[in-house]
Amino acid sequence: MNRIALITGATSGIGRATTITFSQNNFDVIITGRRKELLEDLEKEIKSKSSGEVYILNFDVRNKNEVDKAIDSLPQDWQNIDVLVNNAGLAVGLNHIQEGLIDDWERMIDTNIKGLLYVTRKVSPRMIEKKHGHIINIGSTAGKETYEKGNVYCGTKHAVDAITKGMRIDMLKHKIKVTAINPGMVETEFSLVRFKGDKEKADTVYKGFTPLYGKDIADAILYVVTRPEHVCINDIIITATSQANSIYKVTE
Ligand code: NDP
Ligand code: 8X3
Repeated sequence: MNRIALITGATSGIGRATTITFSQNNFDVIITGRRKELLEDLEKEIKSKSSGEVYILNFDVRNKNEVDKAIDSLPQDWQNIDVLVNNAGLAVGLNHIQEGLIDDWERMIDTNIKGLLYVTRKVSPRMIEKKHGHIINIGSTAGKETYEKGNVYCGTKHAVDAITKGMRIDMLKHKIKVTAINPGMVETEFSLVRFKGDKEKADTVYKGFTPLYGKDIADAILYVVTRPEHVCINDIIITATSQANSIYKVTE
């Protein structure tokens, strides 16, 4: 029987790649995001490539009522979530702190920290009831060190790092595994979002070296969720070979 995974931010990038990889490896997937048409496209793609089942939940992780309502609306067959991938997230803006826009900061804090908490708060009690489950939080190398102008984004990912460690302790007696996956630069819509739709600027981020792709992270997540019951991978940092951490990168 397939396991059930709920993936936040499945419409693009790492979340989309993870969804496809999961659905080809004995998972039924609950796919979530704000862009409904992209969720529907993804559903079609999954159905054409695998026999896994798909369920769409269309919500904004920043809105606690929407999160609660969406997860409560799951049919009985979909309620036993085995794996939660807290992936939805973003960077908005790249400014020195004194020039930062409050709205950008709030979007990052509300999505990357509060959104992750809202979804976890809703899903984890059901895992606890079953004494079974696995929560994967997508952090970043930006949660391990900070870089110029990264201030608030790095802050949110450092928060994800700390929250993940705390969750693992709290979930210990319930036998729920908690893992952080911390990627370096992955070519997705991330930079397009960070630079507010400026494609030229976004494209320069991945020029001159081979970055990671969504599938690289999806493969790592699949590895983590397919370990034996007694094995919990706590924390993984993955960078492109051309990158040592958030700061050091060489061009090829
Ligand atoms: P993308 O922009 O390609 O994907 C982000 C996903 O998050 C989209 O599916 C988007 O869906 C979803 N999302 C964003 N805001 C919300 C929201 N308010 N409510 C619901 N869903 C939301 O970026 P990535 O795939 O690169 O990013 C995924 C995660 O990986 C993020 O947490 C990011 O911080 C992290 N990361 C990315 C790295 C990179 O270099 N790309 C490196 C390290 C970590 P929609 O817009 O449809 O709502
Ligand atoms: C995304 C990676 O280096 O742009 O989390 O912050 S970085």
